[in-house]
Amino acid sequence: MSKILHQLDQDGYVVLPDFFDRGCVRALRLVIESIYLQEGELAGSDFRQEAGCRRLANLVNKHPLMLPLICNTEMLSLVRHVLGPDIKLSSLNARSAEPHNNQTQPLHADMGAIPDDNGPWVCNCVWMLDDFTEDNGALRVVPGSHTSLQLPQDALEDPVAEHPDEVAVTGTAGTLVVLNAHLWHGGRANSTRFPRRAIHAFYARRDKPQQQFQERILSPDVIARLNDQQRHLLAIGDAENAEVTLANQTQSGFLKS
Ligand SMILES: O=C(O)CCC(=O)C(=O)O
Repeated sequence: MSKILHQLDQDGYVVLPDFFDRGCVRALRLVIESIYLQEGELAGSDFRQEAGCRRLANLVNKHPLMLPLICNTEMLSLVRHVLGPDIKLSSLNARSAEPHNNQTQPLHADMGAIPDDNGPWVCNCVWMLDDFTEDNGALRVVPGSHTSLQLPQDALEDPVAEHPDEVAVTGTAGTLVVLNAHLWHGGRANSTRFPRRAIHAFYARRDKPQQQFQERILSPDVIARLNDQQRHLLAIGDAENAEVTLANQTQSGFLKS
């Protein structure tokens, strides 16, 4: 464990192979594909759509399998290592880098966030639903950039271009990547014939805004079924969260202009 935490501190991310099993990979793929099918052209429009990708947003609302995923205790202990003890879910989305998409996502920090006096405040967990390879749109990261206190769009001439220090985060389906989301990162272009799918469980420090205001986007039925722990993690009925989130409604970093 100490090696994992050290890597998270030092590099800003850690890769955990075989974090979830083949059965879980298959079940999550089926769920995601059935939601893509159901939503068709509108998929992702409840948060945002992205050229060359299929996206889904608000997944807690869309399938019961998502609740155990966001509450996974091993993952949450790593998120707490990054953010401190008081955390909440910021958003739960899916992203599929489509075959031959030719689209490199700009390097960005999620929500255009820079650590404040209390340290990091965003942490993202990428659940690999397909193998991530060098050429199918793997996540790319610039190790150590989470401590730069700069955003790529300010520090780099071209955030889309390959960074000299960037590393492709590869792994087999079932791998979890936890990243301090101040780390400069983005999806690479997919030049293969197959989609590269992932779920992003994105967390925020308790005092900061949610990327998507869960209390407003979850249906009353879903909210009614939550237990106390789940309500807390989603910040349901949390007046401070409502205030800070509504005051700071913002888009994810790489789309901010
Ligand atoms: O799916 C990926 O590889 C990364 C996506 C990402 O960083 C984002 O959409 O903000």
